Amino acid sequence: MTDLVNLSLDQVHALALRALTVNGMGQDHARAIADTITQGQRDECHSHGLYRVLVCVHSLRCGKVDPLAQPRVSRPAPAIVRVDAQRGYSLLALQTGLPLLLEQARELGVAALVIRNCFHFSALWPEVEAIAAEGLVGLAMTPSHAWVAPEGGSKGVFGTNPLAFSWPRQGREPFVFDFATSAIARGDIELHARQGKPIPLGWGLDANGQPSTDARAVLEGAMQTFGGHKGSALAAMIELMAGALIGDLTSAESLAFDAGAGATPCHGELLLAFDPARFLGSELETGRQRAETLFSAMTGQGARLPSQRRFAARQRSQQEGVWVSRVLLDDIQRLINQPNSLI
Ligand code: NDP
Ligand code: PYC
Repeated sequence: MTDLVNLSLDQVHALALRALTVNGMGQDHARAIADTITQGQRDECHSHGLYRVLVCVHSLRCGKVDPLAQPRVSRPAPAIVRVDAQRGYSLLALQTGLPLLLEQARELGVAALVIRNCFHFSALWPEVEAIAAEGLVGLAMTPSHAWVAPEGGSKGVFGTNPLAFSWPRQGREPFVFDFATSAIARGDIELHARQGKPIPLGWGLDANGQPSTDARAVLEGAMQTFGGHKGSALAAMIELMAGALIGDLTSAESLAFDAGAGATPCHGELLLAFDPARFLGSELETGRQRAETLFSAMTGQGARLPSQRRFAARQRSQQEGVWVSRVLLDDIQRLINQPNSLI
């Protein structure tokens, strides 16, 4: 028996949708989550693909998430769209707020979408790609749980706090990056732990504050930031911008709210959209050309642009389907067969 199973993208979507709905997730939430999980699996972002079904179902079963929550929109200022997710998952709130963000960015040049009170598990690149698909520049950030030590420390203070950016390009895929401000997403360390694989030095410390290659020891200790003090400062910025500034929980507060349940982190998210046409007016084409010159200067010397690996994986998956670990599929199937059991 092989360790990997080939699935079409439709099969991935149907599996995620079924596992969520038989465990009580409302149809609208389940569809939004299954869409994002399928995109993650399609682009070979394994830490944020089908694996997340396990965490979402666990979060449902421990009673933290409202599976039927309906997002509520308010407008605290002309440039700010606020969506309260009402303790549901973030993605339905995002779907609700995104068109309003785009509309306001086109009207004012810059606008912010603030999502509050949401359970948040997803990669941010689908979100900034959706902004770029509308011709706008996107920036997104969110806290998580206080698993990451500040540079020079050994105890979790920051979340894995991803930062994502997109720049639209005419007739081709956008320039997009999306990275955790920790050395690696926690999901990747969890996948190493599930497979009993060691992790590289530099990803985390054990509970005694010592550098470790043992994934489980690091999950119990503290993760490290990427780029030392630089990632540490960016992680702090995200706590401030997508926590304190938007009136929602920091990663430490989110972890305290979780109270050991092991659910998806619950906090807020900040997305910004900038309209190049408003910034540049008649100089729009010059601005676009400057960007292309920059990208050529990178690729012209053999460097790859961020997201190129993902875009290549996307193309492959659309033609050939995706390969998923049999162990993961069995775990998901168990959630479907035994909807009331604990995981
Ligand atoms: P990676 O370190 O795998 O990748 C980070 C970025 O760097 C990607 O855009 C990647 O592009 C790019 N990149 C990687 N190698 C190169 C290279 N050699 N040259 C140029 N670009 C490169 O991601 P992380 O582990 O930091 O994060 C993974 C995901 O986890 C993210 O999508 C993030 O949003 C998500 N996440 C979500 C959290 C949440 O709370 N919701 C928390 C933490 C993480 P490519 O993909 O093409 O390789
Ligand atoms: O992989 O670090 C992570 C993560 C946290 C919340 C969602 N993903």
